[in-house]
Amino acid sequence: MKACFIGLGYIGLPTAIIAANSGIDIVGVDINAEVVEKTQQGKLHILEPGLQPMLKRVVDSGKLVARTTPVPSDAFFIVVPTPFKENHLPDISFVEAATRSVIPFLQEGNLFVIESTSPVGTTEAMAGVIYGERPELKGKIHIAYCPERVLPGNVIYELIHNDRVIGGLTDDAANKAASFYAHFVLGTLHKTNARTAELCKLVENSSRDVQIAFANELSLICDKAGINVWELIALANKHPRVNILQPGCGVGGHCIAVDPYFITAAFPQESKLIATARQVNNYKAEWCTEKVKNAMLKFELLNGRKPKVALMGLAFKPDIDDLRESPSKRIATQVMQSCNNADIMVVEPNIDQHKVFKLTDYREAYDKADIVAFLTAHKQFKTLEWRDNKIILDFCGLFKK
Ligand code: SAJ
Repeated sequence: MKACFIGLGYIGLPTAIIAANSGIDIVGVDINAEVVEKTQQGKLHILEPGLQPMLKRVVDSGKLVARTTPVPSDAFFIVVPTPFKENHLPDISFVEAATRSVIPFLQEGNLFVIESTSPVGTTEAMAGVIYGERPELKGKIHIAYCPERVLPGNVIYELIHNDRVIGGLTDDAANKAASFYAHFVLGTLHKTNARTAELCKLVENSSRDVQIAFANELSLICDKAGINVWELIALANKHPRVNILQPGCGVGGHCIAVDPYFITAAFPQESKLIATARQVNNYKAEWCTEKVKNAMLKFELLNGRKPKVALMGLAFKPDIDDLRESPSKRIATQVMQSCNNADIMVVEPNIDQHKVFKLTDYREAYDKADIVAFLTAHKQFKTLEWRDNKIILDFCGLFKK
């Protein structure tokens, strides 16, 4: 069995590696020549625990080959980003371009699967694109949608153990896709139609967004009421049927901060709660920015000099190097823009260099700063002790007490 994975990013590459590790011959395709070259050398271009040695092994054994163009295969998987355009409308142009890139290589009996998060109806639309160019393939290939649901940082375990939802355009397509995933997935494979699978993925992430928005809203209320939100949530969660998530400085990443818009764009009248949750989570980052700026002004008024400020963490969540849609990065950018002359140190222990931010070691920044804003709860920061001589803005609950 030979399969082509189009897109070697945070999901495509790990899935290609795990599939190759299960014995399937995998061709990993990416338009970025640097990513292809690095992968060919067995070097991981993303940060994901445990994956590096596995990549090396499958590349050395020839089970995974990286290229910039597809080759004829038994199965094709589209794993490319689906960002949003202005007005939060979904942009499926990468999915379409990736689909078009495999059309010349499709043969009778092939399996074609979209994994990219997509608005409802995308799989049917891509079938239309394929059959528009290759009408002779109509009814002769198997088209399905199978979203990924893995958590960055725990990808190997979750790719293997999570249940998966597989939506076929036909029952045959769902069965064929399920047989492919059965090579490396130990979780249950749930078969349905493509539209249900597409909405299922969007609903999973919207559900989490709404729940995080609830926690973030509580943090605003608690701030005004002078109540420790972390203690409040811990106590409320002692109720047997209450399970409130943790507030932070907003919601980031390429999934939860994006996918709900694919629902609100298509169903604006029906998705009021989902839209409001997005607003609450976006507002939380602005609120944090204002808190930092106010602390800086207050310090200057009291001390007659500008403060040294440490902004701790740029990644969108703990212990990863991913800055996509990161509220921490947004806060850092806005704080820096608003106070040109202030002495601001930016810290991101998971990244060596950044083209915009000059990065400082976390211990050095913590030692030197008058004001410390914890934006992302990286494990390194958990080793730091609370210091009474600093103004600490703990937006991510490092020092819950
Ligand atoms: N966050 C909070 N409070 C919490 C939990 C998370 O503020 O209690 C924030 C994080 O700091 C981060 C954002 O939410 O900024 C998203 O982080 P996450 O860990 O909740 O999720 P992602 O984006 O890393 O991965 C999600 C997962 N989806 C769900 O949990 C429903 C994952 O399973 C999906 O595969 C992934 O989206 C995806 O690719 O769609």
